[in-house]
Amino acid sequence: MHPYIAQTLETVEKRNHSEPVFLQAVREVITTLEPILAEHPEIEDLNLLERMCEPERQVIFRVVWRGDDGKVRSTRGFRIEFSSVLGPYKGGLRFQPVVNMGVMKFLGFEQVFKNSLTGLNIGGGKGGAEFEPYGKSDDEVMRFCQAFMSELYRHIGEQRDVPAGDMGVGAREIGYLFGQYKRLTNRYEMGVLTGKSVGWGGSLARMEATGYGVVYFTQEMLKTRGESVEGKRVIVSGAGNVATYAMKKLTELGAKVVACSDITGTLYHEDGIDVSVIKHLAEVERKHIRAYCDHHRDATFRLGAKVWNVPCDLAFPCATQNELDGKDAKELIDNGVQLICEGANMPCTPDAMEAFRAAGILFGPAKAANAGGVAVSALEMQQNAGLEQWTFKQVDHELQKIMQRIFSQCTHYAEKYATPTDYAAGANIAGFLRVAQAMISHGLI
Ligand code: 2IT
Repeated sequence: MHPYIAQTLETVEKRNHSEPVFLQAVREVITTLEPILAEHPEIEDLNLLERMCEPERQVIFRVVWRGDDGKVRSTRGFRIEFSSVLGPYKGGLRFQPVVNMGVMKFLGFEQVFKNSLTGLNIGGGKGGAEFEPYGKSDDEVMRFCQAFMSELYRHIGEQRDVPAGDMGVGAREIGYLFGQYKRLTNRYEMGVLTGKSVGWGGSLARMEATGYGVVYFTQEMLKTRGESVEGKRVIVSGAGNVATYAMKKLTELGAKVVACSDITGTLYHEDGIDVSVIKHLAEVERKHIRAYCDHHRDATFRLGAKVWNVPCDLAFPCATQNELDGKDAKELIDNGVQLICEGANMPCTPDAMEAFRAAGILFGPAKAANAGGVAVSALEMQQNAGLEQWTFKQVDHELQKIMQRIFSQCTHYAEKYATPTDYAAGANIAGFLRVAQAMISHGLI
């Protein structure tokens, strides 16, 4: 390992020893940057690696709210303002009980490079709270969002920091957050949040964007082998926003999605998953996917099981970090998988990624493949700034162009510095170089 990389890793590990997922994300990126160091001595001269591993600002705050049972709760909230070198901090809010500083920082770090890859003017950030939305009443969710925004509002702004949704935060939560922001600031600052509902400033196709983008990226990878998604047998993990719209687009394009999952287990439907039922369960009934079997009697549900042992051609991890490990990778490879495309952030463990690389399997890395969501968030900001509302077709067309551009960046840098299909290395190098060049222009800040 190059001494500068080793030394940076050592410093970052010492500083953040209690944050294993953050360290995993850092290691994954900076160990692929070795081939560019010789050509760009300024990276070491200006200590860009270490600077990029340290967030510009990290906010931890207390969120006090009352549950329907009358009890007062104190929840921890976060906003990591990782990098503003390419634009306002941009990234989602995650409401989930397992959220902590390390998770926030890993997501913020990934977001910097992902946002850079989109080619748009957005910096990187992430936030959230250790809040369990499942099982909460609508009123409780509203009170929590209002309490959360009572602190967050002082840190954000359409030219400062623009949050959006992530796990546990959808259009409903964005609505409550926006209402409270407006009340506190007495400003209708449309571009302060993205992922808004379409009736009051949201962009058409934002909801679909991450999942659709994952599929557009997949199409580009398959094209290099003269193939398409049509007729392919597919498994998807997760049943949230990313998984749902990935399944919808894949089905539209003639693939057969036979399995998906959530935290309770795996759903298997040989005829092809009926995406409208999954959507209804998530958005209307707010139930786990097990209830799908009430709608389709020939589907089966396996409690607690992972999805990865279902034989398939294409696999899409769209649930959460480290959900697919080395053992799962081996099972997928033994079952003849051709392609993995990451919809979630960092869903594959390092040994899973290594196994796919060694087996020559097409691999779409998250920070490239799932960048469609944040890219359309940036298009939402653009529409808000221009007081415009683009059609679904327009946004979808822009999204396709962005995903194709990201893919060609990944290919270009993979070919130049790694191996031609190492899109993970290509994505890291492409994302890194744009951030690095802007940092150099801005001087020592
Ligand atoms: O992980 C992600 O890219 C997101 N949660 C979307 C962030 C955004 O600002 O739309």
